[in-house]
Amino acid sequence: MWTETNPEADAREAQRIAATAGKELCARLNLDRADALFVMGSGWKEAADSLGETAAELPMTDLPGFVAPSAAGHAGTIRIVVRGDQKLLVFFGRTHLYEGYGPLAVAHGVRTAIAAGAHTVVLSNACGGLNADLPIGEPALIRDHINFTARTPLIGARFVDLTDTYSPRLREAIAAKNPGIGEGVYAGWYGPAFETPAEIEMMHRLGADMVGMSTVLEAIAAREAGAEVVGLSLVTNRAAGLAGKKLSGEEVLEVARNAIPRLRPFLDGVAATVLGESE
Ligand code: 8IG
Repeated sequence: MWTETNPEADAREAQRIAATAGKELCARLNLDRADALFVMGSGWKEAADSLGETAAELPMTDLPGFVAPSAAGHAGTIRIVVRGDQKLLVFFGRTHLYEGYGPLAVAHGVRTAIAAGAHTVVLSNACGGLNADLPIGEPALIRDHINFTARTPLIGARFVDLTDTYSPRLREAIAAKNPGIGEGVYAGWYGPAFETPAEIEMMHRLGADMVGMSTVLEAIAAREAGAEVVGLSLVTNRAAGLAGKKLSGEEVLEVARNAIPRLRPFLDGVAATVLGESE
């Protein structure tokens, strides 16, 4: 019966495990504190080398609370990259709602990185495009999101303000360096099935430009913790019903592969921006 469970205690326990994981991460990787987190979603992993020199690495599952990522293209490792006197945490892979571990597991990586000191969280993903102005194979900035998952990593009276979830300051700075870059509203979908054409039509009418199965809960957890958030979406396909053909995993992978040379300098520039490096 529901009165025998204590949801808010679960949430406190999740925060405690993230704090422990953050401490262990620093101890294991000889890190005093991290400055920013980069979560590399599908399509972005191969571009991550442009972020800088790898100082240390470990499997996520060495830390408390991490589940082995199951989605293809998600290696499940944590890397430290050194840039000048600042350090990036780079997560290769993430937990998705559709894996069934629940919203607290989805938010755990972000909470761990913030516990390790990260005050900026860069969330990257591959997505379907609903807005024809967003070119396939190009990165776009997330301006805002619509959470269609009906889930949240927050439990209890946590009335977090989500007005500027995706930092206007950092979006502006990134856009200034990347003239013409697309920007849009990301719809978060539980998955694992892609949308029906009717669902895509609904999302489009409601203001969504991109759709994917990650990012929104991580962004909410990051804002709760006071971190600045950047969302980067690689548009790899037209969403269901918009291209006159079925969604093809092959095609998505091919588009992502071809985007790597474009993503490399882009990511390096994003890192320079979020770390406030001088030109
Ligand atoms: I790549 O069209 C990629 N991820 N929900 N819909 C959803 N997720 C995606 C899509 C898509 N393409």
